[in-house]
Amino acid sequence: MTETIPPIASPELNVEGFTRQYLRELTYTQGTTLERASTNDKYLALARTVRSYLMSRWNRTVTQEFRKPARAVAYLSAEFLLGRQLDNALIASGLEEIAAEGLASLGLDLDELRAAEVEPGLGNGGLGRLAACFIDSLATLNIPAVGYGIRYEFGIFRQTFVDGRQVEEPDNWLDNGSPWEIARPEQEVEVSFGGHTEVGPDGTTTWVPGWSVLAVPYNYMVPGYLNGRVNTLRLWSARATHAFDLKIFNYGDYAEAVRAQTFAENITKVLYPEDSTPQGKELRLQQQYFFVAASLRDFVERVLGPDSDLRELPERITFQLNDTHPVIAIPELMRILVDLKGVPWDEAWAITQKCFAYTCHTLLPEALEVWPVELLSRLLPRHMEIIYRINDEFLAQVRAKFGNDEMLVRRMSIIAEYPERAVRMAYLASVGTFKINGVAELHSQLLREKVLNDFAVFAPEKFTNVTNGVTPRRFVRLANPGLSALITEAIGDGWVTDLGRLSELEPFADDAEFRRRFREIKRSNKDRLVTLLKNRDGIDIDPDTMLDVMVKRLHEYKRQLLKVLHVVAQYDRLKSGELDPASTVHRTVVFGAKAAPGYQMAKEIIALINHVGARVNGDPVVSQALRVAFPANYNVTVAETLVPAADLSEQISLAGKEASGTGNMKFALNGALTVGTDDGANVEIRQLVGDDNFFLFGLTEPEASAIQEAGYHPAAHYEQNPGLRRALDLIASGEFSGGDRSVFEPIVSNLLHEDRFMVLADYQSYIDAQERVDAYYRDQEAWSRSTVLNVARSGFFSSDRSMQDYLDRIWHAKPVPVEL
Ligand code: 26W
Repeated sequence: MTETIPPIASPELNVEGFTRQYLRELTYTQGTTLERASTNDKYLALARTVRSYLMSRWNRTVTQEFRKPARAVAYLSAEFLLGRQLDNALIASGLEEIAAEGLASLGLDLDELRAAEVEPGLGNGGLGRLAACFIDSLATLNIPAVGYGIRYEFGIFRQTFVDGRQVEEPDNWLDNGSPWEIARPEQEVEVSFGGHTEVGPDGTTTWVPGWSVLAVPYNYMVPGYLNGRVNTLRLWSARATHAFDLKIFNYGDYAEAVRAQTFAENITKVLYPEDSTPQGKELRLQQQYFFVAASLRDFVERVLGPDSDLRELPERITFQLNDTHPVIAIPELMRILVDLKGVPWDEAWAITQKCFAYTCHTLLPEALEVWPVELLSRLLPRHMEIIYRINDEFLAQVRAKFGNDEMLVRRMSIIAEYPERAVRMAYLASVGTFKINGVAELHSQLLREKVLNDFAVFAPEKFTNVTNGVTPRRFVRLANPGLSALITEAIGDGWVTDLGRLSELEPFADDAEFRRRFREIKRSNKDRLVTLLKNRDGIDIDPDTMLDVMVKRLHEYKRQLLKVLHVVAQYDRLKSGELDPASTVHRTVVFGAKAAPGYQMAKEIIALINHVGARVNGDPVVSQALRVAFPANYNVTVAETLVPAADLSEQISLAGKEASGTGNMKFALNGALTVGTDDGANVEIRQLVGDDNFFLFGLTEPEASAIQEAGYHPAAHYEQNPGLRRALDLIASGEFSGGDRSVFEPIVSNLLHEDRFMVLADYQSYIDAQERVDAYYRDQEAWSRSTVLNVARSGFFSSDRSMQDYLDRIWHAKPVPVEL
């Protein structure tokens, strides 16, 4: 019967077709009329109209995958920092002009409607945004792939400033409806927790859970760029198995009646706003197991089919583990294979190891998650048993390979004995996967040589590198239409899906007219930023200044303090008359940064930046040559306007601390020059764009760790460097805190006595680099020549290239075009 139904055609790909579909959505879905519609109505109708153009591609992709299943990739991530969806969908479906014209014919303004979209802030920073770039690239490369994650009801908090201090507000992003998701309640799965295990007479173990919740999937479209494929991002939301206990309700205990519901919903209520220091909260582990168990169950039962032979699983799929957050998937698959499918342990272990690969995104020991054995045994008793057995068998292999070196065995054990018995998730990941990768050459080298050295010695073949990348669709084509048009005019539009083609721009660096137009576009991007910051934050910036931008999460290793010391030093020199504002390169230093709410020092640094900024901007002399802007609530949407406007990209972390960075890539691709250390992907950016087009400074990783080994004495730099001493004394004096010396004393004394990230050691080298920046910026022809070369030589940093590396080195899945 179904075969005969002709496929429902998408609306016509022309202005009439679009306008008709829009009015249909406004009338029949939104239930209003053009004259009565609110801006949100108009936006939701637009979103659904664009969605309807992609729907038939989506259906075709899903249908084709069910009919002709191919080897695929499942990307498991606790975070997907998607950003706004409308423009990306318009670009991916080639609907931009048609939509603008169709709306204009109805007297509507696309700009006004796109501003109504709330971005889904389902991530903290680098890791979450990388996941979003990766699934975009997988769809554009026509790879069968699914993203699995969590549909947090509240995403990353909204940041506001009160007296310069960060205040967090809940991010109720779903309030105005979310047209980009489709709920699939009929595909809900049950996820269990707690309880105990029982061993049957036949020796098999059964888990008897204590309680369970339902995981309801919400599907999001992941459209490929102008190809027939629309992949799926499946985000899970928790709800109670029995929403409402009528009996208890009738007794009048209403709260008790819905307790189960609220309890269950709490699991996916909110994103944990930490991005490097796990708080080890039980709810966080519940979140991790919840989405992992739902995803594995969904793939095994729904995609493969309940009676599929799981021995084929490694041929069908690779589950990529985005950091340690989804690593509980390893014992979960073992439980499914051994307990539910009756597969013998050794065979199950072989299957499991061939199904999982692990990407590590950090170098900070404190960011590596460990879960107390006590908590794991209580929440997931069967999994703890499985982890024990995995560890026993692994340590037996270690002893077999390296002899009875008990120190080594204790060091490599998945179970840490000290300070409390805890499961080291990065070790479980290293044992239970077939491939482990870092996210930049230097990072992967340090993983092999330091963080996971024992495991690299034990299984060197497992370790590889895949340098991060960013999607050129959102971060060039969408965010920088002026530059995109100029590039396309010069070399055609192939670069959007083959970013390596940017190298064809190289000769244009020597073309004065091209450079002039390049500067013109940068200038108009600055004007756009001026408008945004004025309307959004009431911040005035001067587009005729050098825009010196530092945007990333607030963390001491990223060294926002080094940037603050540069600003204070400039402030001091301008105020003292040592520098004449008229002959100084005029700069606007733009910060963007959220601090994890529990990270006190980070919040103090935010307050310092805002107080220094207020003083600088309020000083009649200094503000002629130097301004500070710190728009609150930095997110993907702000980045899309800020990055194309930047002249200078600050990538100044202590060498050996930033795993990769991805902001650095976005800035280089949008014609900003980088001042940076040899850290993370900065190393590869500098190698590709050339030393003449990059402002390098600071200690290298080996130099920094040698000093740390030998003993680092930050105060020595204070004593020996007058400029540094003046800057620190100025902060300590209360100059930026109304004379109150106590306010920023903790920051200054930390720098003088601990300075874990060697801000003082790199200070002078940084200041010297900034002098070089000023000198070079005075020669605008030379500067823009370097900016063109940065763009031309940064094609490598496309997430399409990253995906191809994962495909070649780890996943080995092939592109499968979706017949249009
Ligand atoms: C709370 C636990 C926790 C620990 C680490 C939450 C989140 C993390 C993430 C791994 C932190 C993160 O976002 N790392 C960043 O990942 C980017 C993508 O690979 C890199 O480019 C950044 O260098 C890295 O800091």
